[in-house]
Amino acid sequence: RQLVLATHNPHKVEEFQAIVAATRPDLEVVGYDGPEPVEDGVTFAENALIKARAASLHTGLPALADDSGICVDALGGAPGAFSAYWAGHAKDAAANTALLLDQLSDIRDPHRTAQFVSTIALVAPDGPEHVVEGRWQGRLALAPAGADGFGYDPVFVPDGQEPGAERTVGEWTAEEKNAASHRARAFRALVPLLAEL
Ligand code: ITT
Repeated sequence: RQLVLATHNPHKVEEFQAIVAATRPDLEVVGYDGPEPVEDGVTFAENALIKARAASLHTGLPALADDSGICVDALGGAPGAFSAYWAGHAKDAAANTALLLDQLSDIRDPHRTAQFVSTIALVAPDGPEHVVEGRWQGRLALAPAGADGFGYDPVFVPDGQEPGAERTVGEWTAEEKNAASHRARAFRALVPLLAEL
C-alpha cells in the first residue's frame, strides 16, 4: 500500500521511512514533489491538514503530512508553528537556533524547558481526515552541540538521560532519535488509524 509523504524536507522523509519501516513495513512511503500549498495556518494541525489535503488531491493517494516545531515554555510556546522561519524568510537552521539561544540568554535551568511537537495529518481521497500529535520533552542547551539530525536538534536536550552524560539530539544517532522522537510518538498514535487504509 502506497502512502504519500507530503513534505519537501528530506530529513523528515528519512525519519518517516525509518519509523514506518520499523512499525508498518508493508506500507511504501513515497515522496511528494507536487505543488507546495501556502501554509497559512497558525497551528500545527491546520498546516499539517493543508499539506496532506494538497498532496492527496494531487496524487489521488492517501497522504501524510507532518507539521512540527519546538515550543519553548519561557517564550509562551514560541516558536511553535513558526519554527522553520523563526529568524526570517530563509529556512536557515543555524540562524534559527542562534536567535532562539539569544532569546533565552537570561533564562537558566530549570526554566529552559521545551517540547518538540510533531502533528501528523492523514488524508485519504474521499476518506475521513485524522490528526495526531507527539510531544518530546526536554530543555534547551546553552550552546549547540552535534551535527546529526536537522533544525533545532543541536540545541535540544531530551529529558530522561543519565545526569552528567546528557547529549543534544544533534549528538544522538538516527536510530536513537527515531525510537524516541516526537515524530515517532505521533506516528505510534497514527498506527491504529492506518488500519483503515
Ligand atoms: P515541510 O513543510 O515541507 O514538511 P518544513 O521543514 O518547512 O518542511 P515545518 O513547516 O513543519 O516543515 O517546519 C518544521 C520546523 O521545525 C523545521 O524546519 C525545524 O526547524 C523544526 N523541527 C521540526 N522537527 C524537528 C526535529 O525533529 N528536529 C529539529 N528540528 C525540528
